[in-house]
Amino acid sequence: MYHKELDPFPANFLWGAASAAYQIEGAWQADGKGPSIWDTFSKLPGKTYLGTNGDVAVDHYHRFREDIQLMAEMGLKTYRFSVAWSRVMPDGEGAVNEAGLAFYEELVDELRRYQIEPVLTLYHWDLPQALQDKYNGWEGRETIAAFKSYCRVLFERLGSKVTYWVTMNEQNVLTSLGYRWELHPPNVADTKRMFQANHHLNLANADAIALFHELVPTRKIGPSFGYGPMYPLRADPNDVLAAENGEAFNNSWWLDVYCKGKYPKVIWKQLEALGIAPQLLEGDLELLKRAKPDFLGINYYHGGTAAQNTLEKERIASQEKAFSGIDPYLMQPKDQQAQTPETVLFQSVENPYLEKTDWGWEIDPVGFRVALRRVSDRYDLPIFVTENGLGAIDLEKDGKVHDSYRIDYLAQHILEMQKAITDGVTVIGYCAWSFTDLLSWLNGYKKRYGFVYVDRDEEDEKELTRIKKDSYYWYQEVIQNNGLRK
Ligand code: BGP
Repeated sequence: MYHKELDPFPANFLWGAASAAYQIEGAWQADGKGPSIWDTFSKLPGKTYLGTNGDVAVDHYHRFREDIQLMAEMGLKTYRFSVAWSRVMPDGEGAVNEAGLAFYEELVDELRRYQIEPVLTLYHWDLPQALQDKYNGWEGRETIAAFKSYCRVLFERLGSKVTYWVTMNEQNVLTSLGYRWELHPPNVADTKRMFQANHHLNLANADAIALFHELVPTRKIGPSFGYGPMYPLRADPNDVLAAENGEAFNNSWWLDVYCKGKYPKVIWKQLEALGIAPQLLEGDLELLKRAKPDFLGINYYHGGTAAQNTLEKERIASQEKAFSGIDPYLMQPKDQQAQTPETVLFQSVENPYLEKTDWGWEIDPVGFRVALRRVSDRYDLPIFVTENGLGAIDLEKDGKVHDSYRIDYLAQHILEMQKAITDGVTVIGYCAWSFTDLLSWLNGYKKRYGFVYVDRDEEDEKELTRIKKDSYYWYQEVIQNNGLRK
């Protein structure tokens, strides 16, 4: 069934699954934990699906041993989880909550007991509310220092037990949903503020990496980026250029900073012209240049497609007319453009070749190979796939969940990853999203991703029973075979 000449997966390939603290732990006020911006935001009316929040989630905080038992039985080689900052430092800085820290140490120890390699994410979106209140969250430079102090605590306590560390999860997603689209906390719609907060996140990322290399020089650290390759809609050079712009705006804007320590010029100039480029202070660029990740975490769900922006087309046409004396000004006013800074660069369009999930996300396994190839060619770092998976409505009946659609999705993506490895890309590991079902940020328990079904819904927590789906047994075999069966 699969191509015979594909390279095998490396012998020590890390087959895994991923999660995030807010989405699984629950216990939102247990043992001294402080509130996070998600605890607050999810309680604003109308912000999440049927008003769901992470107060209980799938109660992993109290059931982590049972969950790890299931991972061990499956044969999982690695498990990616995130630390809730406000469990470790309830106010985001200052006093450390020993009970919170001890929880993560026990979790790591339990994973190690079963030879499951822990991958620890330092920031998966749940900023301590105290920092939002005190410093305006990531808009205040003080939050960079607070992050560094929190990282230091974890590096000192767990540096000898955890090999792979992730700094920021999907900085691109958190900034655009949080500061542009008002879909995540802090519920802002302002691109100038977004780019400033984003710059501070870059500095926090760099600071954490630099500190890590000083304190834990033998281990590995890097950010996890939500990468989607941009395609041109047509071979029309204008669309190809638009796709280049889209790639720079959606991807290189972060990846170049992480890996090369600089912002891509084409986007910087555009933001500057619109008055929304972030303010840089002396020393910022030096710090960004100094801190190099050891690997790149890639979360892959889908890419994007670009066409020349129609507004831009009109602008060019009107300029041409201007030479013959006709009013050239058809463009949006500058302040409006500042809110959609990509207007002159590209327009996002649907890809006519791809099917979609029930939530409208394109399904594009070949795009995964393209993604791995592009990122590897550009940045020459080992890649750790820290998320990939299918969100779907799963039906449980008599203790069974027949999720053949998820198996198909994952098999197609794993095959493309193997092709990318055969092409020459270095991939350390692959974490499917997710191990158990968990709370989707905005889609409650309707949109599920896990290998393990959790019996609860939006209205009723029920018993939170764990039920192995068909995909659980399938992935168990993939791990046993170190890849897909031929
Ligand atoms: C990624 C996030 C994950 C997870 C996943 C699925 O962007 O890093 O935390 O939520 O997307 O997202 P959703 O639940 O919205 O489908």
